[in-house]
Amino acid sequence: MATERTLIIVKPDGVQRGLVAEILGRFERRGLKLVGLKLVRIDRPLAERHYAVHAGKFFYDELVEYITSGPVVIGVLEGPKAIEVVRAMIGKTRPNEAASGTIRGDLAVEGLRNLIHGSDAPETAAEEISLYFSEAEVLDYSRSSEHWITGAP
Ligand code: IDP
Ligand code: MG
Repeated sequence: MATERTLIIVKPDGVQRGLVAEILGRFERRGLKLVGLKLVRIDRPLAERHYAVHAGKFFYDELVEYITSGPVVIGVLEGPKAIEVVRAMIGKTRPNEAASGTIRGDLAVEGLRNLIHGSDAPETAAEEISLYFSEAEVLDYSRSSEHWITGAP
């Protein structure tokens, strides 16, 4: 099965509510590999580039305000069909509609404070990863030393 990389952002509400470990832990336990990770505050120009596809929509200003409102955790996850797998784990956009068992469905219910972003297609995943990470910041585990436990997922 095709190995893919996808970008996730634990949004400001996720960081503020202390849910970073819970959210990243779900991806780790599923077997996805964390190949990039940083804690940042997204500024307005970066938010506008990230959400360019939503420019002009009625919720755009609110969305930019939300994503720039506090620190976020940005990660790159790698694994078989990672884009689709991560989207399924995240759940529907509106937390009150998201199924139990998904991140949004288990951990959120309020409006559109929906905790997490995940890339929705191979093209957007590649674009979004390059927006936040240099090539050197996305790590290749196959170059780990002999002390690395081989055979782990
Ligand atoms: P997604 O995050 O599930 O992919 P999108 O439709 O791509 O959802 O929207 C991007 C983000 O914009 C959502 O996660 C949410 O934070 C915000 N958003 C979407 N629709 C609305 C809305 O109707 N009002 C306010 N914010 C919205
Ligand atoms: Mg989207």
